[in-house]
Amino acid sequence: MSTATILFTKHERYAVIRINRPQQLNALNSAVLQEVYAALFEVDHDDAMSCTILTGNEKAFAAGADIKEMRDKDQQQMILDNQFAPFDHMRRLKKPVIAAVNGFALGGGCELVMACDIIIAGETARFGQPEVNLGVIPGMGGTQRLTRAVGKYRAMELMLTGDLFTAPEALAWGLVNKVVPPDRLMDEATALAQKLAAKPLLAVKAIKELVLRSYNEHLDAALETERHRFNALFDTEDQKEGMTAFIEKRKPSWKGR
Ligand code: CO8
Repeated sequence: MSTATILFTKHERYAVIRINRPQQLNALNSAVLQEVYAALFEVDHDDAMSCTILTGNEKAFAAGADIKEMRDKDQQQMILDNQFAPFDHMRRLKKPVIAAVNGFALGGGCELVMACDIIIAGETARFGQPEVNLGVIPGMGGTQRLTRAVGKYRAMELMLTGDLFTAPEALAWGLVNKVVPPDRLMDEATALAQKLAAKPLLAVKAIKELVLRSYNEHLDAALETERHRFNALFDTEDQKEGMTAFIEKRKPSWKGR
C-alpha cells in the first residue's frame, strides 16, 4: 500500500514503512507522522505480522520536523494543532520496530529513530539534535531519549551545540545496535526482522513491554514538560528568526527574546 508520504509493504510476518518525501529530505510534516503511525498501528493489530522496519532513503531517514509547516505558528496554534500526537502514541506499540537509517536522521528524525526498539545504521548516516540552531529544542523526546542513550555530558554537548554525529560515533556511544555498509542496510534489517518474526510473538511482545516498563519509567512526565517548553518557544522572536533563517538559507541573528 502507498499513501502520499509513505510506502508501506507487508511481507511474510514483517512490514516495511518507507518515509517518502525525498524532495524535502523526508521532513516530518503532519501527514507523514499520521501515515507512519497508522501503518505501525495496523501492523500492531495484524495477527499475521510480527514486527516493522521503519526506514527512509539513501539521503535521509528524516531531516527533522517540517520547519516550513511550523515556522509561522505561535504557542496556541502548536498546542491546538498537536501535530506530533501520532508520534506520541508510538511508545504504546506492542510489536518491535526496527529503525534502518541511511543519510540524515536529525531533530524529529533522530527522535523518531530513538522511539524505535532496535537501530541499524548505514556507515554514512548522520544523526543530530540541531534544534538549538533554529531557536527551539527537541520536542519529540530527544532531551530524554538521547540522554538515556549516550549519558548526560555527551547529550548536553550534542543538544547545546546542535552538532551532528556519525554512525560509528553513535555505535560507540550506545545509540545504535549495528553499523553496516549503506547498500547492505535493508538486507541487514530484513534479516533481523525475519529473525524476530520466527520467535514466539507473545514472548516477543512481553519482552518489549517489560523493557519499555523499565525504560519509560518517569518518561511520560518528562516528555510532557519537554513538549510544553517546545511549544512555548514558538512565542519567541528567536524561534521565528531561527526557522526563517533556515528557510532563507542564511545565518540567524539571535535576539535573546
Ligand atoms: N523541514 C522542512 N524542509 C526541510 C527540512 C526540514 N526539517 N530539512 C530539509 N528541508 C528541505 C530544504 O528546505 C530544501 O528545500 P528547498 O530545495 O525547497 O530549499 C530541501 O529539503 C533540501 O535541503 P537542503 O538544500 O538544506 O539540503 P543540504 O544537503 O544542503 O542540507 C541538511 C541537508 C544539513 C539536512 C539541511 O537540510 C538541514 O540542516 N535541515 C534541517 C535540519 C534540522 O534543523 N532539523 C530539525 C528540525 S526541527 C525539529 O525537528 C523539531 C522536532 C521536534 C518536534 C516537536 C513536536 C512538538
